Amino acid sequence: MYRLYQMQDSGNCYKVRLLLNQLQIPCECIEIDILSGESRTDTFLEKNSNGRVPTLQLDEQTYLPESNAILWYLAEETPFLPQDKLARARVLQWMFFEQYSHEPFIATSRFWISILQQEDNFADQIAAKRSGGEAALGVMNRHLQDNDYFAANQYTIADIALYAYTHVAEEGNFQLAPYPAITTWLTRVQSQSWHIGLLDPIA
Ligand SMILES: N[C@@H](CCC(=O)N[C@@H](CS)C(=O)NCC(=O)O)C(=O)O
Repeated sequence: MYRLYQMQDSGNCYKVRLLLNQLQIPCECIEIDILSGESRTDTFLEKNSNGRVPTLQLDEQTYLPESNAILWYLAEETPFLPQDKLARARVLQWMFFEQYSHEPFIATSRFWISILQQEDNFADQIAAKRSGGEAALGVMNRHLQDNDYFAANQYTIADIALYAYTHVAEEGNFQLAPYPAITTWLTRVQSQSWHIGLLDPIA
């Protein structure tokens, strides 16, 4: 059975739990308290030298970090990752967008405001993330005005990757009301079979 080293509140970890649940793959979840440094112990660094969750243990000595790499690994040969060459590149396009243009703005703001609950202490850093986060939401909204999903006209791991931090963007003070195509898409994602919420265990 897979073993997922994770933090329940983390959107990056939620991506993996959501896909595992939708694939109905059993997994043991091990909670790592990143706030007390558990992701930076020697024992954990042997599993992931970058000291971050999620990290998926595949077998006795094989560990796979990086949420989107894990999604890709699990989704191979499933409906969550299309076969067509361009469609697969489109999935990657949006997963790279998520990591470079979305997560560094929206997830970090949420981390300071709602996980650490230190909005005042991080006021300057949060302000510096605002325009990037709004730009990412604008890009998503424009795409979703003409498309039901991000890639290949179907629900894929690109949607899972982008859903994870978008649906909790308001916890990072990014209001979603100005982005109606995003809010419609959030509902579309939530209606997929075996969907679970961020705080839910794998069924
Ligand atoms: N690019 C990585 C980011 C992982 C990441 O930043 N994880 C955070 C939690 S969301 C973490 O483990 N932080 C602990 C630390 O930096 O020590 C991914 O997508 O998995």
